[in-house]
Amino acid sequence: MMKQWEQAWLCYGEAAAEQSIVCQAEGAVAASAVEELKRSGISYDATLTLAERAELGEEGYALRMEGAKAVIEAAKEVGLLYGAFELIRRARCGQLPETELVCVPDQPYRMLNHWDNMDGSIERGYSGQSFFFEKDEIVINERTKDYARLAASVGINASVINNVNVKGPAVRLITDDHLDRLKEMQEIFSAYGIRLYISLDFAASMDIGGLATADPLDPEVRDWWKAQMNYVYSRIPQLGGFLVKADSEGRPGPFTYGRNQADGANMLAEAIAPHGGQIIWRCFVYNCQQDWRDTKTDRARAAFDYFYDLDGKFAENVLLQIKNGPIDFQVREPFTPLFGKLEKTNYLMEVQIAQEYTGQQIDLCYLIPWFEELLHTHTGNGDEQDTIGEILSGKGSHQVGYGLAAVCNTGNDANWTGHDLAAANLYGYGRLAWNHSLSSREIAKEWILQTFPAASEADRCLICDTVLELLMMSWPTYEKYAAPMGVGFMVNPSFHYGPNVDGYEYSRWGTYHRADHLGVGVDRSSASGTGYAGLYHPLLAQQYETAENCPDNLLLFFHHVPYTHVLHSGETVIQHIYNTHFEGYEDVKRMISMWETLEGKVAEPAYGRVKERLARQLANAREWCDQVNSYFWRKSGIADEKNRQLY
Ligand code: GCV
Repeated sequence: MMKQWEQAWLCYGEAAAEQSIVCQAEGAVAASAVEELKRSGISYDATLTLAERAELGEEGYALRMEGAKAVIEAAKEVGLLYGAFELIRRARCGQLPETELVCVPDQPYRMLNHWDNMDGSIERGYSGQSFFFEKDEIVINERTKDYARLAASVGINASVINNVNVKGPAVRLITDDHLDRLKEMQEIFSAYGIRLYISLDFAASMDIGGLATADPLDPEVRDWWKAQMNYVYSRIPQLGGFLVKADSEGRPGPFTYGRNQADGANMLAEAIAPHGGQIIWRCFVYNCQQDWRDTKTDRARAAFDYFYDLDGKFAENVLLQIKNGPIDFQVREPFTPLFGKLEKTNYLMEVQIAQEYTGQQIDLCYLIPWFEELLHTHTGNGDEQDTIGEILSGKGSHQVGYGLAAVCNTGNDANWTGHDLAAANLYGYGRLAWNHSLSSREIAKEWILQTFPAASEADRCLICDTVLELLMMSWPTYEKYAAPMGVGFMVNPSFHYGPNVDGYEYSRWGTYHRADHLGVGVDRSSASGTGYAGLYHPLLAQQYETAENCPDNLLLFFHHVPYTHVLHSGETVIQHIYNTHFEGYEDVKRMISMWETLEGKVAEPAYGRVKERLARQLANAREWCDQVNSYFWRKSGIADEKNRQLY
């Protein structure tokens, strides 16, 4: 039996009886715009018109109010849809525009990556099973459409529905076994302006084609791919393309044949170029068989070392997908130095809204302030010192870039994201990808106003203020009680929830903190360490190269320092560890009290679900606090100045 689900922020009230919508455009996307306005519960009449206005580009829109009537203009149907969602959002937030609003997205690619497996499980999924797959088949039902509505409502225009670890039956997604269903899915997505992408098995020429090799320079392999892709596109002409994880964590790739990453990507790109498709090629390529005794090999360098020299060598329809940080979606990492360094290559920044390392949708961690900070970070590239956001939107001095991708946090739980408040990450990611100058605070406010209906104006204010504060304090809180000062990991191996300070310290994964009785942190300086700090543009490299100049919050990522090292804040490293961990735990207690003020005001079952997760978060924060603090007390022998309980 199909599970009932909620509508997240599209939980509209009663449709307005007298609303008149005039749409001067035909087509499935325009029909979606009209349908959305009709069901939205807003009482405004609307006229939706295609207009030749070059400034609106392919996806933009203009929205203006003429009394009780809204006028939406766009050059293409999809702009009308985005304009309709803007009108609904603004009406529900009480922020109708006074003058004409012209909106064009910053990033041409605004993607979601789902790590869903065909058996229905989701790798790093924390909100139930997949709604795309079940028992090795593709699932299409009303929820498929609701997913597309949710995604389009925040501007998402591309979605990869299967896990980048393409194994077992997923290898055959590009065969006749599944093309009919995929076509059906693409049609549903298309009505919401979304292009479907599939994760691809690099060795499909062997696994499906029966060839003896997947060597990207082998003519037979190339021909096999061309024929296969011609067939796939003959069946699904609107398919966006393919995402590829190659030479990473056991996945096949060009390295097996002595070829480089560009050889691999370009072979696939050539096969789909005639169909207008794109290859999204991940840069998450590293040696996951490292010896922990080896202090010179540095996983953080891997993406740079494998890809920097290939700048300019990728085909036009290849976009590299680069994780925001050089390790793996930690609560704090520096940005990957390829941003701002690649100058002749198209790329996306990959972030993770599935909270693999940030509380797994048990702990509250609103990640949009983190992404906002990343997008506003200067890379040191060019006279203007381009920020990552500017580069990704093609405004940087070298005009590369083109978008964002997020590992998604949805599943078939009734509320989509397990933790009700984790839906703010999905909403916020889309909004930020559309317009990176929006603030995480504004975005949170919009989301709250649309998500929680209130019985009175006073309740509406209370809910808004309280949830806003909760969201905004949640990432700093998580950072306080997790691994300190950018050093990362310290999580339980494999499932990555909860503390285990030495969990990865003597493993093959390349994620170490190098703590001993004198100090902690990884020496990534050029003078005495792995040289990673020197990969940045000089302005940033100067900061990161020495412990004295390095920002406190990244100190242990870049340097191994004594516990007595004094931070810019004036605290010693050890006292900072103690203080932040105790504070993080206290913050969660405060978060619980804050949520409890909303009892009876936020409707069930959401109120109870959040309360239950906050209680689990408190237990987790206690564990982190006690384990991390006791570990460093035992290692260092230095007492807490405030004499709090350590074990
Ligand atoms: C899909 C991390 C995760 C893996 C994930 C991988 C990736 O290592 O733990 O589950 O695999 O990143 O991004 O490919």
